[in-house]
Amino acid sequence: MKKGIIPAVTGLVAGVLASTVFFASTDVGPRSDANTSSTTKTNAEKVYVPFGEQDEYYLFASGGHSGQMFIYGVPSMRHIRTVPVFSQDSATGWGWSKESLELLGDYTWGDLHHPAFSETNGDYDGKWMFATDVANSRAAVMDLKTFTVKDIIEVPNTSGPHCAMFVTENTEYMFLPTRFSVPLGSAYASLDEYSSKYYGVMSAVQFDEEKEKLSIAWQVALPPWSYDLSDAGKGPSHGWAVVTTYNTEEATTNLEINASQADRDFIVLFNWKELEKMVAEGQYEEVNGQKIIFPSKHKGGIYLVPVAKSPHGVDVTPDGTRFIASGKLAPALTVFSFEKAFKAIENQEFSGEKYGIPILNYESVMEREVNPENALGPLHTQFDDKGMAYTTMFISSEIVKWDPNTGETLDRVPVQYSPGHSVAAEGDTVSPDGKYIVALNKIAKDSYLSVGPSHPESMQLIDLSGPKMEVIQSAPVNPEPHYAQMIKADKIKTIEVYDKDPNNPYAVYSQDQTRIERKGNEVHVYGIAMRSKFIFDAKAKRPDVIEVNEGDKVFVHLTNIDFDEDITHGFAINQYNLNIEVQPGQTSTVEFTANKAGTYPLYCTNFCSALHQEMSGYLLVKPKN
Ligand code: K7E
Ligand code: CUA
Repeated sequence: MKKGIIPAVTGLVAGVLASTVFFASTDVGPRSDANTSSTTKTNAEKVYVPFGEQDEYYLFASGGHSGQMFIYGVPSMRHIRTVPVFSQDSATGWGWSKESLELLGDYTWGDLHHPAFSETNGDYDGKWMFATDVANSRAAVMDLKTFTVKDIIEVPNTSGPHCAMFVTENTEYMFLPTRFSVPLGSAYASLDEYSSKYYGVMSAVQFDEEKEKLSIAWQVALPPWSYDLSDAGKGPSHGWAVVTTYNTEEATTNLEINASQADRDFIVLFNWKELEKMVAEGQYEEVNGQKIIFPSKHKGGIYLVPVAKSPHGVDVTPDGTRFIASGKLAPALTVFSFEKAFKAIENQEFSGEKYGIPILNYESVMEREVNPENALGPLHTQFDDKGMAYTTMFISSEIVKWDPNTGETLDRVPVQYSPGHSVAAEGDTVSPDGKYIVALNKIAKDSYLSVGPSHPESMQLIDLSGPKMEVIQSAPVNPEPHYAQMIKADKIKTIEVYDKDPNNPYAVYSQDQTRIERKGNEVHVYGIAMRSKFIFDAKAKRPDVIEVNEGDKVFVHLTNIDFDEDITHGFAINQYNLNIEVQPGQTSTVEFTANKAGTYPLYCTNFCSALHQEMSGYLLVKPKN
């Protein structure tokens, strides 16, 4: 790649060329950061956050098949933290502590696609972050007071909830339709019986804020198609949700060719208020412990809208009046009207049905088809504060700004390269901020220092405040930011330390409560971590030593009694493949079987004080004989 098209240095080139061909000839070419007036900030100034000051927005980027969430600051685009969600992370002990293992179960990785904030009245409330795992059909919730995961559930009867998470206006539900169709409960069934035995399932997941628990309210057994993306209605479309489909051909092999035969696939319209009512009235069947609605029997809550083949994203406008489908294989976006859809349902303007689900007349619901010239591969759409739409074009590597009211193309900006999603500031709320949008690019090519044949993905920050979109910053990112959420930083209120928990039977807050208890071959250590030592039993000759017998089941309950912000301790046992962390005030447990006799140093893995190196001890495992 020529240096000249890296946005960060475009300014140097553009400064020279500003008055020439680039800007006279087209509005698609590289952007200039040359100032229009001497009071305008340069691009470097726009993204510079001096030491001691903080970013205006948090960006939560999905970590894809890393199973993690990446936290960035905007506009600096500095990576602040990686939070493990569905995958093990030894830096934080996620996947080693007993608490995290209870949530992760036997899975050690996940594929996190779409993060979503909890909402109140259609606005991000800064309390919770939700995410799903396409690989192992799980849903998770992260507490934004601590940036730690509080619950993970596996969703039965489904496989690959790619369409999620998209939350409703008051976090009533998160809908999880699946990418893959499987027989209910993943039972065996020949692929020759695909059409009769396989289902795509949409799960309505709820979150109990008090108990910090996720649960499945009900499910819908959909036709055996692939479901791709969804969004929840807002305002006038509150109570509704939309989902794209592909492979309505029901191909069972060679999908690359066979799933793209038909000219049309569908958008599924859900009336979730109606579905909720049906469940309350007992219109469902119980399968594998779940309440499942079968639309062929339980009618009236689901409709199909034809759309150009193999759509990918579908996005509801902030005012909730329209939903916009992106046709990844067609050069077109289709704008649909909720009002028209409601009328068509009322007047039964149907053109047929599939699996007992009525198909609405395309013309009755469609408002306009939009084809920005030469723009190819529309995937996902975001919005600004004026209701203007920004669509990522995967194939032509750009973001196109356009007016959903007229279909008119307003601006275009090239990004490097192949954007999947983009995310706008407060983008999924009823009132996006309109200040920034970040392109989540699949391919960075040579934008950054080489790390070998595989290159990082790239996130590019685009300034929306001027007359033209302008790329003003770029940051490498680990695979794979499918989607992200951008929230005003002051909406998130983190805690400084964990409060003492008098109800936690494993917590000890003073040295004289520390003890090692044996019950048969179970050993419970009630210990503390403090600058700069471990105390497992203050009364013992060597308080920082744990001595057990080979074969013992050992539980180390460790409380960090440094009630000081940022004083985190780690706890690792050499050669036992164990490491957990305890944040200030937190109690955490690690459980293991002492199946290797011998002498094993244990130590604090977080650099916590000048005497951090001294924060160590021993695990002594006495041989059986
Ligand atoms: Cu388009 Cu999983 Cu939202 Cu990737 S998905 S891009
Ligand atoms: Cu505690 Cu290092």
